[in-house]
Amino acid sequence: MIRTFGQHILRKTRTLDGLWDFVTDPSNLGTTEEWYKKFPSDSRKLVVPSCWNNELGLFEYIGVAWYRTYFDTTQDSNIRLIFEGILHHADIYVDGQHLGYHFGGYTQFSTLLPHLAQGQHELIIRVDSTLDWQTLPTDVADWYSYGGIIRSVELQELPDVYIDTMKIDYHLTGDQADISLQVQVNSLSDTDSEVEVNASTNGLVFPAVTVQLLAGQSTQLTLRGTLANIRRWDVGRPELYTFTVQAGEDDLIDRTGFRTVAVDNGQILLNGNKLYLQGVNRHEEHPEWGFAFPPKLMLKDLAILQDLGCNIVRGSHYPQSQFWMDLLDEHGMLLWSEIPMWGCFMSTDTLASPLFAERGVKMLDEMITRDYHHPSIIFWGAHNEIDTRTTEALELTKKFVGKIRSMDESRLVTYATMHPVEDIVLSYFDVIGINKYYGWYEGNVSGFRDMLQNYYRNAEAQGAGDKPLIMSEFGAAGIFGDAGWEPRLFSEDYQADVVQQALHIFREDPRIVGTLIWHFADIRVDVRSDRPYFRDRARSFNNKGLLNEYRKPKLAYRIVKDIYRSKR
Ligand code: ADA
Repeated sequence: MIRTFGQHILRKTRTLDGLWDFVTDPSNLGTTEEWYKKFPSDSRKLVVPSCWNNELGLFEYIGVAWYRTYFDTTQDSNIRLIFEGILHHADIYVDGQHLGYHFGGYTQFSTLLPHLAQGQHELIIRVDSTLDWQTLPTDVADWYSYGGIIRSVELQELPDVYIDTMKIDYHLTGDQADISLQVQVNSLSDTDSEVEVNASTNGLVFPAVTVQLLAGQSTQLTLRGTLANIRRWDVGRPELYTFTVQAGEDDLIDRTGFRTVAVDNGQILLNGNKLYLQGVNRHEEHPEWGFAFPPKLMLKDLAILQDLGCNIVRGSHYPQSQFWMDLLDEHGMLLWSEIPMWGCFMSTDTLASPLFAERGVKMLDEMITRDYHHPSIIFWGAHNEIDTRTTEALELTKKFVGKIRSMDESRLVTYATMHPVEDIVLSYFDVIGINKYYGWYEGNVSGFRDMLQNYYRNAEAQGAGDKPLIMSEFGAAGIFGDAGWEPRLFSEDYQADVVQQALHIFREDPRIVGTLIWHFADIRVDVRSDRPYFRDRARSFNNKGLLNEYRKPKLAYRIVKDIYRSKR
């Protein structure tokens, strides 16, 4: 996997990234003609990871495609294949056998192949990028849903007894951390075994535990220890602790940072101190790479965020790559992480669909499991702009928020509402995000003032008057390079004006604790001639970026930088 640090010293891992065989299957013949047994000979090559919609002839291709690569095993070995991200439906075949199906492009999944014979093995993946009314996202969302294997594929060789997971929890009292490490150890052996489990972190060795494992079974154990004089992770102070667990011949390394997050009397507290959040929404997308965003550019995006004066970024609108979160951890930048639930045009049928809810809950599960240790993540986002005036939204909110809280009590739960004045789900969340576009979709920028007063009334009525409020989206489109003498719609000047006025209104309002501008950089949008959506998206881009898609700053960038860097 692409991380900024190694996760194993003992366990053998290798990447399967590189050139794979690739063929599109617009008529969906591949399953009936068993392409997973006899791959078509007229396939072409494609780099993994990448998005096929960045290749010639496939710019607008939505549908099925097949990928093939090979890997060698030198001896009878246990192989785990980890797929970091495949958009959106993936069927995995090894040596002609169907091993599993996964839906959801932004979270990782894996396949286990115990006791694989020595030799060369064929890995084939059927990828289907088709979305519909019951998928997350649905087939209507304001970004381009590229298809492909968008993140790395890794092969791991597991010993017969291996560490499946490690979960780090802690309780802080002053500068002391009481830590518990939950470790799951699995056996693939056909005989019973005994294994010693050791763990350590900076300055602390946990007392070793010996576990007895029955053949083919798994066991969970908890190691506890106390660390004194800890240095807390904070904004701009990225103190990180690396944890290493070893069980017999296997190991697993992960990292976290110690900090507390809470809300109190309308404020968000990090390590007990009030936070004022300044940030942007960011899609992990680039016109040349789509969602297969290269590490080098992530580092540059982060440098730009820092230059802008941000202390938070919203991972709109899906779980972002782990490399990005590692960087945020390492630079003391906060993150709002969410699942791809984009509801602006979503029907109540979708909100009420059991399949949709099941998929959402699974995505939340995969996101939180994968990203639990990142200290940068302050919020889990449950949904964006669904119709929160309806009972369907209310029921779904209960499910999603319940799921999040059952997995993680150490972070705040939030969402973005586009119906702040009539919203009926406010009380379920710790922090409220409002998305509103005065100066763009609705009236003048001054409209924010009335909207906010009406929102406060609604919040009081819902018993949510003391919840911290973030302006989670606002902005206007500005086409890069389009400047004039007057601030005309779509010009850089107009966009800069809207954002500047809005920020002044928000910064004067003591009940608002943060602003997230829509958005960091322009993104490609799914504009089709036969559909009514997003027809105002010039160039087929959402042009509300402070930067254009190649990360060139617009006027609004410089204005925001001045504001974000000035005292409120
Ligand atoms: C919404 C949505 C964004 C984007 C924005 C816009 O708030 O959450 O993804 O579509 O509007 O540009 O209209």
